[in-house]
Amino acid sequence: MDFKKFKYVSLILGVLITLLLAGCGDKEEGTDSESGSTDSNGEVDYSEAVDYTIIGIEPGAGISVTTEAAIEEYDSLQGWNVELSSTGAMMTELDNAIRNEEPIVITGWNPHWMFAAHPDMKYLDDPLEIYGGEESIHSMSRRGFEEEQPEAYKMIEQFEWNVEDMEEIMYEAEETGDDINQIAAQWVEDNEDRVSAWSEGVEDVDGVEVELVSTPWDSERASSGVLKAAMEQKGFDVSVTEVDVAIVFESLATGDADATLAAWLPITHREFYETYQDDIVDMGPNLVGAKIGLVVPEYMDIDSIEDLNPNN
Ligand code: PBE
Repeated sequence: MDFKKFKYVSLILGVLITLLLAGCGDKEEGTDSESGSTDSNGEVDYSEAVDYTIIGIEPGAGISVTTEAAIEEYDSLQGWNVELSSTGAMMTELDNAIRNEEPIVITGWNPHWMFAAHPDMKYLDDPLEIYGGEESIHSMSRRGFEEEQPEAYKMIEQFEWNVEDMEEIMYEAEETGDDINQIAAQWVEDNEDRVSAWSEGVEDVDGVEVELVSTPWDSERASSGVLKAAMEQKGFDVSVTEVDVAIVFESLATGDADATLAAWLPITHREFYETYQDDIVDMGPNLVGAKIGLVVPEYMDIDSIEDLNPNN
């Protein structure tokens, strides 16, 4: 074979090999990230398809801590990890996955608008009850707050509402993009009958300051927003400071803040609460029927955390 011909043939071969490899690469990627490879029964391996990764939210959230515990406890989650970034980033990944009908496992909860945006989702069964059953959102105060500010304490203690109320405000904020505090204040105007029950027997005050601490999620922006507006009608001067969950509990224990409406129990914030419970007053639930867990789109043909596969 002369040199020219050899060069020509190897060029063609090179191109062919490159095309072949690129083709394989594509195919493999398609199988992994879009539909998952299939196991010996011909079923889709969702665990491999999602790269053994749960899409989570902020590292400081209770549900992030709980998900680390789930990964420890479930055999089916051995070798998995949870991608922690932000609620917004998780919602974007969820939107993309659902648009393309790709598998995804997220940390989900109610009250939130994620189920209004994507009604075709389900909580995975949790036989080990790592995420618990029903959660309640509690109000809590620093020690001595009741004695020092009985009117404020009473109003916070009497504050209670339900999942539908909270979600109504959350949806509106999400849909309109308007400031959730303004929507909450409007809700207080529109629901005088509800609000009057919270201030029953509470004397009007003149500028008594109340420092609420809260967490950076819309659920708690909604509750703090409505109670702030309702308390200001009675003459209180209410500030709301958003901090990490751990700091909510710590600042109540040290007395740096007066109260919070943001404590999810018995599971979500258990670790934080247990650390500080001797120095904090639990004022009881302001909302019942909340929930946390692992959530997947309906088109994924699994029902339980135990239907996932470890990364061996
Ligand atoms: N959440 C919403 C929070 C509490 C409110 C469930 C994302 C969490 O700490 O996990």
